[in-house]
Amino acid sequence: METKENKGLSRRALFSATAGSAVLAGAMGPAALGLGAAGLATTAHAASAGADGSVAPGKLDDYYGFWSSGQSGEMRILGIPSMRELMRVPVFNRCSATGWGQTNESVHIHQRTMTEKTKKQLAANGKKIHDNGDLHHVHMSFTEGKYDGRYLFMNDKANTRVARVRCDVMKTDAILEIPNAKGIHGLRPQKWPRSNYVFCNGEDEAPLNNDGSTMKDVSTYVNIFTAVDADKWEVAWQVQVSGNLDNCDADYEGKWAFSTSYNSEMGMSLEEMTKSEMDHVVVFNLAEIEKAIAAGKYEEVNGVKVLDGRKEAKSLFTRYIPIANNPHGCNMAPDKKHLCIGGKLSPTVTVLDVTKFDALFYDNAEPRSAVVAEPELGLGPLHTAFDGRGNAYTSLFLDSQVVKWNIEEAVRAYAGEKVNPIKDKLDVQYQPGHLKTVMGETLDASNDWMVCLCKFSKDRFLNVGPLKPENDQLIDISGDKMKLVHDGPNFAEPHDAIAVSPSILPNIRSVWDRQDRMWAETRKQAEADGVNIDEWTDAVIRDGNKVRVYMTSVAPSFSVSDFTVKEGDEVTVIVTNLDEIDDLTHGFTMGNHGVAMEISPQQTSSVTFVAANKGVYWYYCQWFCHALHMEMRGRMFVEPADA
Ligand code: K7E
Ligand code: CUA
Ligand code: CA
Repeated sequence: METKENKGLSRRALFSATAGSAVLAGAMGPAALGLGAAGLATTAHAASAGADGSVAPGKLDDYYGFWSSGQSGEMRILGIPSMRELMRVPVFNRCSATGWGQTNESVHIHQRTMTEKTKKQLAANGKKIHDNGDLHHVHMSFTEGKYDGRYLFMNDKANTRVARVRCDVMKTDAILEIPNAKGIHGLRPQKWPRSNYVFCNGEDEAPLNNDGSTMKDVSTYVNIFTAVDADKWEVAWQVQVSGNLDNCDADYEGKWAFSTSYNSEMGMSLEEMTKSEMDHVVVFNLAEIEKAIAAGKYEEVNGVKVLDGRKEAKSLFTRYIPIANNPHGCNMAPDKKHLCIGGKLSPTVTVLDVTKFDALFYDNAEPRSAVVAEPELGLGPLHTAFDGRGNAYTSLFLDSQVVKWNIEEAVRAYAGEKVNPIKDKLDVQYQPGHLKTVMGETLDASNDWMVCLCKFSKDRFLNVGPLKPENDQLIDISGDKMKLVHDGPNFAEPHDAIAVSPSILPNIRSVWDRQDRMWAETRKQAEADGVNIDEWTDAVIRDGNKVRVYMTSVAPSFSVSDFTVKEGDEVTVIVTNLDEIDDLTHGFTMGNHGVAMEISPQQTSSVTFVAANKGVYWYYCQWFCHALHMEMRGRMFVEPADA
């Protein structure tokens, strides 16, 4: 058997023989080398990394890591195994660099699906959008159980939203505020036959018609499971459930979705929420739900089709499987059969055999008959990741450990055989939440690296004050024993991540398509204003007290070096970057107006602000673009209103 070291060497030799340059090597990825995604499962570490996970200067990482950022509200892209941060993609947050959350293009994406209630609330607060988020879970779209490189999906627990990021440009292209539900937490795309749906868990309980009439009557509270149409980015349907919803996942046959619930008690206090001995996992029967929706057997609530899947409704939409109190993680294994539920308060992971779910619905089988293993792993089991060898890796929050165990052996042990499924335990620093193996939530699960996202870092880094970074740790899982190889400080607060082979993402652009739909509305306005949108001719259009200024950028200058407006005008500046070279991003910052935006090659961006005070204001390019970048600036003259 080849060792990891000589595998790395021979691969490097192959790269230098075929590709000849580091740039090509990384861009090609394992697929181009004929390894294919399936090949990943049988190899140790791929391509350019050293045994300690280091990647030499100028070398590319072997995998993309797509990271959540929790309360920062953005998505982050890291390289694995180097753990270098490559990019931040603003999603629910306001980004000072790119203008996300301020540019018209981004605000429009936010506003498109906003409920009337939210519009009213924002208007009352003098705001256009919510510009914070709590982004826990990032997952890629699937085709037949494998990543397909089209989209990334993510949740905002804070403002009950979900978002979609286009993988070709790595920008948010759709945000959806979900009606009826409260606090979207768990989020997973359908795996089979493709991600037609994105499943979203509503964590918090509230009256279905939350109009203030029954606020304190907890018996009127409901919880809502939502299926979002991943293509149209609208709610396909919702199911009302008993108990709340925490994490979710879907199977590899396209039959089920499932969610953990830690509050089957429907309690409002900690004491009430932990009172029962058992909570449950809800299993959603997609075929029965779709049948009822097609037959019109739903109630329409706030424009959304809602089915009743509560226990007492005795429908074929749901089944409730009792699980030891307050479970958390919900992870479907790539063996297509086993669903692993993290016990959290219980030291166990409950393994459900999804091929036994039909019997729960159609043969009246006892719900716990789907339980095929319940290994005792340690204290505080939260989330589980998988490799390509039938092993599972569970984070133990209270023990600050990761435990490696074998699923089949756990099943045999549960059946009475004398076998210990626990293979290894590794100390991590500290208190791990999610952990992620390369492609581990797909049929391409590999045996390469695992990232463990720890919630505390304490003494692991130089002290930076009372607020400490989190610690994302890189673990080598290629051998029998897990090996910790890297500490990765990260800002608040990654919950979940995925690791994806570059072979899945061959179509990432470096230059925008000038006609991209991201600024379709801006183009429409420009056409109406008589601007030639193929060349983006300069124009200053007055429309009442609204002024629209069209200009282009070519390093190192804006095509408009000054323009004049009147005090109190609502000014919209539309900039199209005519540069076509990779990495030639310009910016537009209007001095003393809180306005800045990104304009990457061939991109059009626009921003609207009020010129409230008379005077001279400089605008400038804030993205280094040329030796004369400092000179890339111009003036806005704000004349008196009556001039
Ligand atoms: Cu465990 Cu929101 Cu997935 Cu955090 S959740 S850890
Ligand atoms: Cu353009 Cu700096
Ligand atoms: Ca509970």
